[in-house]
Amino acid sequence: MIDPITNSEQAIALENEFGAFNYKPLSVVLEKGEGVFVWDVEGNRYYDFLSAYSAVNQGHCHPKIIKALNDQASILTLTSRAFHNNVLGEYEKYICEYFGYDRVLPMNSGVEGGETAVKLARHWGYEVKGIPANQAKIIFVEGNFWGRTLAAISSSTDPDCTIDFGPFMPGYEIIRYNDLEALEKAVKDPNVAAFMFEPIQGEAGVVVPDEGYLKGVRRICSENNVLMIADEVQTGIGRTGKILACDYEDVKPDLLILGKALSGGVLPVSAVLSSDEVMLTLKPGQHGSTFGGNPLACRVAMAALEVIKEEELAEKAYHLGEVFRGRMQELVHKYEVVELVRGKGLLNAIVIQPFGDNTAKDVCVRLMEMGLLAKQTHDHIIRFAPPLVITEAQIHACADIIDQAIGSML
Ligand code: IF1
Repeated sequence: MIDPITNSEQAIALENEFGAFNYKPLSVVLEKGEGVFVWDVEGNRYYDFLSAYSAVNQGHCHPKIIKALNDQASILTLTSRAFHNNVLGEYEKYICEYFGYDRVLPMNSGVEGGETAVKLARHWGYEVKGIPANQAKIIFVEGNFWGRTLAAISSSTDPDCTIDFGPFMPGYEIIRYNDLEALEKAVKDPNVAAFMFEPIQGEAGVVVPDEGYLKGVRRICSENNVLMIADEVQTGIGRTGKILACDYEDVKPDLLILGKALSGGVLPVSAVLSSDEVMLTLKPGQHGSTFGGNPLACRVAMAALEVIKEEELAEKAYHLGEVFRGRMQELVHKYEVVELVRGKGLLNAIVIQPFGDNTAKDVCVRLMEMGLLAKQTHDHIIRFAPPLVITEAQIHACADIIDQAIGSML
């Protein structure tokens, strides 16, 4: 056992000596989380405005979710799918009825959810649509992000995700996001099995498509026998002010990918939900995962989903998102450097024009010094995504911090 960490510098030094540098985190070392707050090793408290990229929608260490974890952890954590367990069926029924689908395939990380959806779509393409063997195509959009595996980065248009990681997965086509004409054209290829996209693009900088885009995607996919796959790993589970971002246009995707807040940030849980027609093309032995559908994850996920409904967190996100964007809009008028605010529910971002040699990253450092943790995406965008349990008073307190932070840098 090593000596306990007593200060931030010590923790960072250990990471620098023994860890890979696949991230460049802000210089803050967190050791405790509760609700909207996190505390660093020195005891400083911060508002968490990233929510672990929307994985802790229910707030850090939500008591109900932690209880579900602790209760199950001391009974049975993992059986593998070589055997049944007494929780999986209950969870499968619960989540299918919660989102209105016939069946679910349980996985762990969000990207495994995406991989599963792509495999299901290809399998359906061959077995149901009749696409010739190994000719199936999946359409993705510019600016997409669905994870770091080779299948995921093969669809990326971000050089940081792709350079020096090739060769890439074949059978992908990339079209412009928020462009129905481009989709209409691409699906004319009879070998297209599916169109996979985020209803709001997270990593691209909280890019909200035009009103009617979701309905248009649904219509075009239905008319051309192409599966509509919605990646709601980041936008789902209440984040955008609805249970799913697709709910804004009453659109039901053929495949729904969930992750992150599906576990309330307690452990990796993801899922793909779909119809019998799609799901039953898979036969035993054709897909799986050691931890997928483990009883611990199932109990945690049921508790995490119950919290969203019991505490009406989607409705709260809808209202508090309007309050937050209203306050950010005031900053757009107050500061020339704040170009715009955009988002839905509590998935929002401001676009900052670099001022002097300050970028969005510098604003995030200043925000950290003032007790609010946020992360820039690209050089000029700051995503603001607090846990959905935040109160209206806390939204105003944080808007004041953002105002003062930017004001202090001009
Ligand atoms: C990182 C980004 C966010 C996702 C969507 C699938 C996944 C993600 C829409 C994969 C994951 C995470 C990954 C994390 C940072 C974060 C992220 F900046 F990378 F792009 F949120 F925007 N679909 N997003 O956002 O889920 O396999 O990670 O569980 O890789 O740095 P995962």
